[in-house]
Amino acid sequence: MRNDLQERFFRLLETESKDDLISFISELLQQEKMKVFDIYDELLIPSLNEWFCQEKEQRLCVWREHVRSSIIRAIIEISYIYLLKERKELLEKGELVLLNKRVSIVCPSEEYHEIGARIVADYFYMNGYDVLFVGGNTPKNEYVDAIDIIKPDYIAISVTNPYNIIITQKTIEHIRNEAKAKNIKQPVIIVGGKAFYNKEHIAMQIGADKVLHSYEDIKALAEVDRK
Ligand code: B12
Repeated sequence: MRNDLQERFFRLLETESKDDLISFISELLQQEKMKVFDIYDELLIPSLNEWFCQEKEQRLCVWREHVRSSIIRAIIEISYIYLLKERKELLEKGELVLLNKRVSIVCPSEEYHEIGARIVADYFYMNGYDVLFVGGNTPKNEYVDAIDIIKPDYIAISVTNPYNIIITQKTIEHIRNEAKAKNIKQPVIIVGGKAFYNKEHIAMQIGADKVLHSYEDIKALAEVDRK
């Protein structure tokens, strides 16, 4: 059952009016009617994962998927300022302690589904990590060059399409080999995303150190890191 706010948001989304949607969400945030993660959980994530395209023509569905995801992406970016405020408040109240740990969030080459990864960047951020969101479709060579400079404690790889598991394996191998060759501390490699739902064993087979799925998993990791 959808609540009133969800009904209004989903109806607006059907119109594909970016201006109206941005105004709707901005108002919710400004008036503190919803927290950023509630907006993610109740509005944004279902609007993508539970959306069924009604168009008869497949190409129109793909088009609408692009439009919708670009609007959602814009909403995530405008929400960031509020997330920053929420984190500052938690730090001031002593309910959050910053961790001296850096996380880079990346999607492998050919993986264009990056909204999950972008949200995960915020999950790490709100748990006190120093976060660097790299984004979708990141070629393995480019990324490995950067670990030299960034020196992340964790590399979190988000994979949606199962076809991209092989390239993820190659990316992991490449990161490990390069870190070894350059004598850099091996980052802990985390994988997550739809490609690993109910396939945790595959994550281990391709060389990841951990497979995580949710905000709760990241919170639990932060609790261990805080000890
Ligand atoms: C939006 C979308 C797109 C957008 C992506 C835009 C963008 N900038 O990200 C666009 C239009 C580009 C796109 C393209 C394609 N898509 Co698409 N897309 C979707 C859609 C509708 C939503 C995905 C999404 O963003 N969900 C919201 C996020 C927040 O959820 P999430 O990714 O699961 O992430 C959460 C968790 O999994 C977790 N998580 C994710 N990563 C990680 C990592 C770590 C470390 C951790 C801890 C947690 C974690 O946290 C997130 C927040 O809770 C899905 C439908 C669906 N039901 O999944 C199809 C879907 C994923 N797409 C699909 C397909 C086939 C394609 C295309 C091949 C064809 C097409 N439709 O155009 C291309 C391929 C592009 C490519 N090469 O990657 C299929 C994949 C099928 C499969 N084999 O699994 C799906 C399932 C649609 C379907 N039912 O067929 N797509």
